[in-house]
Amino acid sequence: MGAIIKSIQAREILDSRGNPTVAVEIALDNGVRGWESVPSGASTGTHEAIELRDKDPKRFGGKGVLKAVKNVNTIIAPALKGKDVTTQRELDEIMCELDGTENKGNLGANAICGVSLALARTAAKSCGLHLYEYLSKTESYTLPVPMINIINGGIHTLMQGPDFQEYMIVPHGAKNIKEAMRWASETYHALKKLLKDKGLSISVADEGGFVPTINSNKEPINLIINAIEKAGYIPGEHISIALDIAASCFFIKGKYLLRIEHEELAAEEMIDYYINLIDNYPIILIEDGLSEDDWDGWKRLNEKLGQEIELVGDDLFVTNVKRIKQGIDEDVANSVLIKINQIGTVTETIAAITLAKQNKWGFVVSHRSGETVSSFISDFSVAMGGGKLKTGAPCRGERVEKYNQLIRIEEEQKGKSVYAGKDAFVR
Ligand code: 2PG
Ligand code: MG
Repeated sequence: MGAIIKSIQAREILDSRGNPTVAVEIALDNGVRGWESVPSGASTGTHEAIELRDKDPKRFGGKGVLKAVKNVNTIIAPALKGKDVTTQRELDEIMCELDGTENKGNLGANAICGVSLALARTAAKSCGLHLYEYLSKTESYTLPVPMINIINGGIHTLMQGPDFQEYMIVPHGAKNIKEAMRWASETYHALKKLLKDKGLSISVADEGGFVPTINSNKEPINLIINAIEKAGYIPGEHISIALDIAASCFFIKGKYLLRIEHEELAAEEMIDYYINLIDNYPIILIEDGLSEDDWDGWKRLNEKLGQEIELVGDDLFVTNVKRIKQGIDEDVANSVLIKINQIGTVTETIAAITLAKQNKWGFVVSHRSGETVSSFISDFSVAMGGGKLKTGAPCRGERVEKYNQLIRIEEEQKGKSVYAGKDAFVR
């Protein structure tokens, strides 16, 4: 029996973009207090659970979250008060029932998610455990390979960069997290110097990556390969590349519109584009290569590339068991992106991961482009053991804090944890 929930209090705070988001604080009868906050996406999938915004134009341009805060304080809090904080599944279920919709459109996924995260955080504290230990007890933890986004594009740069949203470096050849993060930081700084020497911008976007003005969507890959080499590493052997195309954002009237390249491509042509890319570059993973409802295109993509690289569905699956199940049945990918706020509760997120594991799919735990300093997902990725965490550049406090938490965990687990390395990637 765990401690009893005495109070649950939500409030409106700011996220890393300066937009409001929900924070939730929980107090227990044993005096322990814990809190968590909710991230927010920009390239949001249509099928994600509903993030409740006030739509009052007089506050935060309509983005206020006072309704969600009120739903926590007046509906969720009274229902959970007096319950055992360690009964996460039961408490998450109560919230889903209170909401009563498929997409959490009633109370808001941001309201429910804030409470769900805070429950796990507070329960761990109350049990005297680190969050990752509370979420999963095992002899040896697998530390994830960080997927580090160093050139940003798409909606995250308000269309001022490349069409593809994320160009990530993946230091799978390192011996541990500490070394992986050093390699990543050195490569990031080599890239910064390279951009500066070329007279290109070194300002950073929402996830801390650079936004160079370029003429093709391949150019960032060349720049990154160059930076990896300048930093003293071998592309493909030490550090590979991963891409989040976020193709839903430029899928218009059945075509993929590459603004930078003045091209309008059909799904088949996009697939050929990727075949050409992976023939020429050490690309280990592509996320959202096609749009969120282009199931036929995804099926062909997986037929052609699913044996060679990890193909991750983000907007396609939205951490939703139903959509992942359809994806498995129709064989459209081999991996799923995991964002807790896409579905709303820790329990449903674990169900999505369990389904992926049972079907020998990969999964990648992920941040959102709007974040807070919470490092919940770092502990969560270690507990889930999938071997991959993407959480932006080695720059901007809210991104770095999550990587630093991995360094802390690795040190705590000295000698007992393993670094996932290249084997974590599905091929
Ligand atoms: C993504 C995410 C995180 P957003 O598409 O994978 O990088 O972006 O949070 O804007 O959906
Ligand atoms: Mg994505």
